[in-house]
Amino acid sequence: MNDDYDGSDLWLRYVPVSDPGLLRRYRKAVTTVIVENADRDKVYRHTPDLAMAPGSTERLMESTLEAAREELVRGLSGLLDRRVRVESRPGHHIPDGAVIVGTRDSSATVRRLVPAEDLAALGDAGYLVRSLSAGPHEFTVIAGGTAVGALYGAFAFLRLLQTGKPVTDLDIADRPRVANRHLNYWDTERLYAGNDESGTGGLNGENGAIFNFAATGASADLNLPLILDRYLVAARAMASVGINGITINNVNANNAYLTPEYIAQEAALADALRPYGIRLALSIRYAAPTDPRFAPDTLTEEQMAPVDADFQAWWNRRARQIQESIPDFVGFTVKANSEGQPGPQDFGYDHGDGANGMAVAVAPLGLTIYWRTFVYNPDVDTDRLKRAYLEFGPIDDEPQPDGSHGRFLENVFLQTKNGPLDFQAREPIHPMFGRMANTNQAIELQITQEYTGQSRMLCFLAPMWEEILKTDTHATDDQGRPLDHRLVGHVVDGTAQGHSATSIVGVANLGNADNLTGHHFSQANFYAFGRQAWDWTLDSADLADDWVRMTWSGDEDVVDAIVGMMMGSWEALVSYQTPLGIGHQFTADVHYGPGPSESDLPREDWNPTYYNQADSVGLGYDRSPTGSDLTAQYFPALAAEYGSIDTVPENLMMWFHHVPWDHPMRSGRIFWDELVDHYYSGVEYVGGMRRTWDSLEPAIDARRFAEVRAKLALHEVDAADWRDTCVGYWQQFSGREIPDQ
Ligand code: BDP
Repeated sequence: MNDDYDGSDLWLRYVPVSDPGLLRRYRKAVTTVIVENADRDKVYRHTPDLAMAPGSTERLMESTLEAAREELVRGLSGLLDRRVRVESRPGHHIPDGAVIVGTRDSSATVRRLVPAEDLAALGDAGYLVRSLSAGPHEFTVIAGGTAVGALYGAFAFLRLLQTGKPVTDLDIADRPRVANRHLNYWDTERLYAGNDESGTGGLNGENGAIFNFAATGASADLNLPLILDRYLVAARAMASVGINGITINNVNANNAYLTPEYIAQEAALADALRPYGIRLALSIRYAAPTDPRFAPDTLTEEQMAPVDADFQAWWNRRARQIQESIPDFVGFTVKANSEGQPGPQDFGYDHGDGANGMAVAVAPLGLTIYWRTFVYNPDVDTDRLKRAYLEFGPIDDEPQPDGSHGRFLENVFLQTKNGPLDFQAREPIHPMFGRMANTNQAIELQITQEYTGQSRMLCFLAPMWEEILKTDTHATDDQGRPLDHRLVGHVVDGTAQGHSATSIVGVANLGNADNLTGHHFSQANFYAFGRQAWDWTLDSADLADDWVRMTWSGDEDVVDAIVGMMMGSWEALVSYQTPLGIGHQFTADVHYGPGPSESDLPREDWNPTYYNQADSVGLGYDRSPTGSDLTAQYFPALAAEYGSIDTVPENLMMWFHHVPWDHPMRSGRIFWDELVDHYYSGVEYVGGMRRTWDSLEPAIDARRFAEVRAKLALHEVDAADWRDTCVGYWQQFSGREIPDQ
């Protein structure tokens, strides 16, 4: 055990397999890595002197197959605790224990062993892993339709060994359900993955962001275009779970990212990530064309109408400039008319015009616009949760001159948060899922734990995402007949309504902390997000199990204990923070501790009191037909379920109802007693996690053990603060005692 290990390899640590029987079997099954023509198809590189920072240990790759080969060599040598042989062609006979990686194009062996139609069925990113034999020799073929597919296959194969699964008699075929599996990095905003107290400040005088564009102090010499080890660790980790695109800067965008100096830095980053199949996108500020720093190429207010040829030409020019340095550039992510950001409405146009104006500008370049729907203009409705659909829904329904419906262009994605408020620990689904049949939609999930414990609380988010993606929208066709495939996941993967442009986006949690995520357990959220983005039907408990084996230990007792902690951690957090569907009870701005009494923030809909509506009758926001009628934005079956206090799921109750303190709950208890019980049991769960973790001390390396232990201690204190603050405040309205626990 390396007691100093800091967690910096994420789940790609590749420690020797500890079970002697398993190690023996793996060593027999895997002896040699064979990658033909790994050096032939070098990826594009823009930056002539692309280089790692001095003292780096990672190495820049020149091709995707080289990345696959190097990962297999690194991984297998580590897992098998001995060097594996590497060959660039199989020779006369394929050696026993060979692992052959490639595409039908790169490898004559793959061409001979894998029929074209088997790969054609797997699309661009899919792969297959097959055990084959010739005479007495047994070997494995990892084949992709593309080199990136082969790389994904290599990671999948490594995962088998990392999780103690058999590697013989394999016949695996896998492909992603969603085409664009992206991360959005928000620079340091809502990032808890630096190393200092708050989690936001970073090492070496850096600001905590993963990518250094303008680091000062001790890190001033380490800015891009230099490549740091952590960029490549992140790239390998992203590729290992199939992430294929990243927006690299905050949605509250700084125009600096569109300047030539930054574009040169972005191009270097794109160069370094390209072998891993990861493409770059940028967040932009809608009003960038008026920024004097682009002088003389600036626009006047009059030219800012999205339908204006000058506006479109400006964005086309800017995009072309980027594309010249980053030929596989994805496009722009846009936060417009949201939380003070400029947008088309400032110039008299709606979101459809704004998104389409930009989309028209970049369509000739093959680029995409990710237009975020996180808007809540108070003039639209008194209920914040209704506002986005009221703005976007009619544009999706709008009849078009050619007889079709929906104004958003083909190269626009609307990027919509999972719920109608803002990444709360539990929300109902956003009513737009299923309702926007004529528009490409991306779902946005938050990996960084803004509202789910930040860098202090252990909260495994995969069960939440599973709940969201497997929620039935009850979507119907235009005749009112229920769709065959109508879970949120089906809407996202396009099978619900026949969309081929599909996307899932996670707000990233990687920073420059030693372990990249701050809390060691936050690595699991990054891991699980990627796996779920690839295949939303996966079981979150299986993902936890995989991650624990890859990250902590393969010992069955340890695995069971840690998976057990993780699987209840999200529900526990919901219980002690915002149980039974109460939303947004956080102190202003920080979004960590409890602030249920806060009522004087600059916007009414930022106040916890706006959401809790506490009074002597009860608690919760009436959004049923007797209240704001948000429920009407859902499909009829769901509207009916949510709209009645008798049928609404209890864990969403206060999102939709003002629940009387003595309302009878399904348990037989009254609402007040049930509510208080949630707060207490949530905190108890945290105590249980702490005790379980303590019991694992002999099995876990010292540094990581101690760091997690310290976090769990804080976690328990802070969870109790939530319980006591909230229950104490509600008591002022309910006038009731705390029932015996
Ligand atoms: C909120 C965050 C804020 C983001 C905003 C967004 O507090 O930092 O800018 O979401 O998604 O949750 O635009």
